[in-house]
Amino acid sequence: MKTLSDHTIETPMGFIPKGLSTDEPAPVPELPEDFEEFDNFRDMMLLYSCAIREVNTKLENLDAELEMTGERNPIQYITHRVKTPASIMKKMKRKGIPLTFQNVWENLNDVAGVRVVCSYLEDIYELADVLLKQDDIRLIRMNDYIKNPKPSGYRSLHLVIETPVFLSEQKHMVRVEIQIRTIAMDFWASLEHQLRYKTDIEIPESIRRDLNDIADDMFSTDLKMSQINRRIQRISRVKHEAQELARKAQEAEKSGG
Ligand code: 0O2
Repeated sequence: MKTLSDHTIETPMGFIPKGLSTDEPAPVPELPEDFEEFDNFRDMMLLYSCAIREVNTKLENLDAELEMTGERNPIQYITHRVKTPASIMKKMKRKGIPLTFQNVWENLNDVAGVRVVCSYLEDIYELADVLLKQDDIRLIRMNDYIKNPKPSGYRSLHLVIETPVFLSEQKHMVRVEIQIRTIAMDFWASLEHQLRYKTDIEIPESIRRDLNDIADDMFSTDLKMSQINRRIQRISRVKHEAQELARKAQEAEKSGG
């Protein structure tokens, strides 16, 4: 039987292979020891790592349940990362907010990031729906970049949620950004991200247009794959119903009914 931990994926953007998530805590990023708020930052990063583990467990449990009841896994793989200090500093600078641990805690939604890659479009919404029904999850913000793609062509469902983390002394509500997308959307986003960050040139308009067209093509492929999946499910349902009817007819015949 397939388990989620079978999927160990090396991904760009510092995301950690999902397989690590069940066995090891997400590593707490390094910070310079002479940093004034070092202890506060280290504690905060620990909370983010713990929150990632909580969310991973929830997703893995839902996937296992949906596999049992629906005979399929909506999740192909999960990756996660804690934002690096360098990336936190860059984002705070971009937002024009002074770098203190309190400001990071209050203003950044994506220090803890979990990316869920689903098989089909409908899996994205089904998974988000069941996850958000859990009574310890608080939805802070949802951005549906599938219904409203970014100008680049980027598509994904983004949820910013808060989940409780219980430490020895206290319970903390910790924010996690969950990006849910299909394999096709992930393929596009990963390569586009690499292309943008691996170069120091401004991407020309013609290439942007090409990338946007590819994103549209990927989306129409997603729609077609969803249709095929639904057709196969329908055929399989009809076959099972026919088998069930035949079995009942045989039983009735045996009992002389
Ligand atoms: P990384 O390396 O993925 O962490 P916010 O401060 O959260 O309110 P923000 O960050 O603009 O505002 O939120 P948004 O746009 O909802 O989500 C940003 C994240 O979505 C990015 O994180 C990417 O992971 C992803 N993303 C958004 N647009 C694009 C895009 O055009 N291409 C790709 N490949 N990814 C995109 P970071 O922090 O930029 O980077």
